Amino acid sequence: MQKSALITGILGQDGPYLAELLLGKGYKVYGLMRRYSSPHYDNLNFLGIMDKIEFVEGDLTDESSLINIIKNVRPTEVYNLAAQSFVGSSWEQAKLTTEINALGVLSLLNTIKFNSPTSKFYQASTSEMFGLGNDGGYQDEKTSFHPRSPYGISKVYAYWMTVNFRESYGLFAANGILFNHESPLRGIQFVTRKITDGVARIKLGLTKSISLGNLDAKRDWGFAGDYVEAMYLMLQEKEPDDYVIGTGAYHSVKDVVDLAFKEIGVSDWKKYVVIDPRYKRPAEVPHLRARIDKAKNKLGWQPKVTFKELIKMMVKADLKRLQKK
Ligand code: NAP
Ligand code: F7E
Repeated sequence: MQKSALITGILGQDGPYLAELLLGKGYKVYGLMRRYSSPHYDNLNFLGIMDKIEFVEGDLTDESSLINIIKNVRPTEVYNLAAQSFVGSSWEQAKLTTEINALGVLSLLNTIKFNSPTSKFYQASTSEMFGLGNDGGYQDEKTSFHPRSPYGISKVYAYWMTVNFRESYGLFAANGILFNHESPLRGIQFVTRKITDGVARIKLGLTKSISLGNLDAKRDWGFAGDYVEAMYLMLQEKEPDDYVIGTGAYHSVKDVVDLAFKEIGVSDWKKYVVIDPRYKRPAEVPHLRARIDKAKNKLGWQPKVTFKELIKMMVKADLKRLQKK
């Protein structure tokens, strides 16, 4: 029988890459989207898969819409990628972030439990849950959480609810604890894309500078296309479990700036970068770096695209996109 998957967050960054992967494996893919006055299909169109998705209308904060969808579709797998995912906005919109990222996940888990308990469930957990928590400079499945933002806190709640539904009701529910992953489909507010888009605009004479916050923060950046494979693999395991997914290496925001400018032939980038305190966070996570032994050993997963290749890919894509315009 044909497998089916419901992907929430289908119009974001990861949704389209995951949909592309699952369509390639013969899945029927349902994409949950909110009601928009003007829908934005750019990321699905970028991958050329817009016509292959069956859209269903709903919202994580509206449980009745979730019940309708889950009852009708009874998907083999549910990938919960929907979230208010921008850490920066989570201080300004802490309650909304909690309603979507924490209580929304509880609603979805309850809906599955009562209406389609054999559906396997993937929760998009995050390295932001670790925050200051680390274990010799790395984070893995055993590292304790010390989130530093309302976003991180909302995701800790969803993480534990996912574990709890597994332990209490026997649902096949897994957490992917993913470190930062980027691509040409990355939202423009996130630092890598903000930099690659800015650099492309400078190259084309469309702007003179990029305004940034803390250049010293370090992140373990990988390619979104690699990471959706890990999501899929987690739901193919015999038993549900939680996995850290990253590259094992970290770099600073300054390193991203350096590489992106090198792509357009600029080595002295200081005259193009303005430090603006508005982009600094009330509480920063200084560094995140994954230890991925469990994913390597149990899932047989490892990243393919390197940090350098990723930034190069993103600058190229932004140049192409802006030149077309
Ligand atoms: P993204 O680009 O921000 O996409 C999130 C999607 O969720 C958007 O399409 C958004 O819809 C949708 N959404 C937001 N609120 C919703 C609601 N109330 N009901 C239904 N849909 C809603 O995020 P991403 O980078 O693809 O990340 C996917 C997931 O992984 C997120 O849960 C994120 O928190 C988590 N995560 C991401 C990273 C990373 O580095 N990318 C790392 C770890 C975990 P609109 O299109 O209407 O905005
Ligand atoms: O910031 C610093 C900023 O917004 C990365 C989300 O996908 O990954 C993402 O969260 C770093 C931070 O991502 C600017 O202070 C400096 O230290 O790209 P970001 P994030 O906050 O790490 C995690 C794993 C998720 O789960 C989230 O959903 O860069 N930084 N200057 C800046 N950041 C931004 N956005 N803009 C700046 O101007």
